[in-house]
Amino acid sequence: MQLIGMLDSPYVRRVAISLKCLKLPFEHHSVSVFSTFEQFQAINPVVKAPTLVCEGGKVLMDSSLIIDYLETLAGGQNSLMPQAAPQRLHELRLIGLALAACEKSVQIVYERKLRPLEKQHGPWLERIGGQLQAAYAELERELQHQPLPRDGSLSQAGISLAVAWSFSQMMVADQFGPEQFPAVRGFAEYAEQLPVFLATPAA
Ligand SMILES: N[C@@H](CCC(=O)N[C@@H](CS)C(=O)NCC(=O)O)C(=O)O
Repeated sequence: MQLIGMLDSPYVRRVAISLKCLKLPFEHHSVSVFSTFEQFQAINPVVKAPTLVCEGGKVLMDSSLIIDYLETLAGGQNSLMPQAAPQRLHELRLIGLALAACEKSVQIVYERKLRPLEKQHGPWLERIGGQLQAAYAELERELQHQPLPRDGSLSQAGISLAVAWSFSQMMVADQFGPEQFPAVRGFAEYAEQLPVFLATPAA
C-alpha cells in the first residue's frame, strides 16, 4: 500500500499514524497537492490528500474512508475504535469535532493563502473562525468531562484530536488565546511526545 500526501496535512498525518498503530506495512510518498499537482494528478486525478493506493491498484481517498478500510484490513487487531455502542458513540463525536476543527483550519489557510488579499471575504473568515472555536470548545467540554487516557494507548479520537490541534497551532495559531482549551492542548502535547507521533512529524 502507498500513502500519498504530505504530513503537514492533518488528514494525511492521521492516516499515517493510524497505519502505524494498526501495524499495517505501507510506503509513504510525500507528494504535494500544490507544488507537485501534476505528479499527484497522475496518481489520483481528483488530487485529494490523503490518497491510498491499495494492493491491486485501486485508489481510495478521504481519511475517514481510508481508515475504515485499514481497520477492516487489520481485522480487529490493534483496532483504534471501541466496539461497544456507548464508547463508540463518544469516540465518533470526538472524531467528528476534531475533523471539523481540521476543516475549518484548512479553510482559513486556503482563504488567506490562495485568495488575493483584496478578494478575501471578512464575513466568511469570521464565520469559519467561529466554527473553529466552537469545535475546540466542544472538544474541551468533552475532555474536561471524560479525559482521554494517557497510558500509552491511542484511539482514533486521540490521534485525530492531537493531529487537529497541532495543525491548528502550526497554521492558524492567531485564532487562539494562550490559555484557551487547556484539556485539548494538554492531551495534544502528551500525544506529540509518543514515539508514533515523533516518528510521524507534521513539519
Ligand atoms: N475530508 C477529507 C479532506 C481532505 C483534504 O481536504 N485534503 C486537502 C489537503 S489538507 C486537499 O486534498 N486539498 C486539495 C484540494 O482539495 O484541492 C479527508 O478527510 O481526507
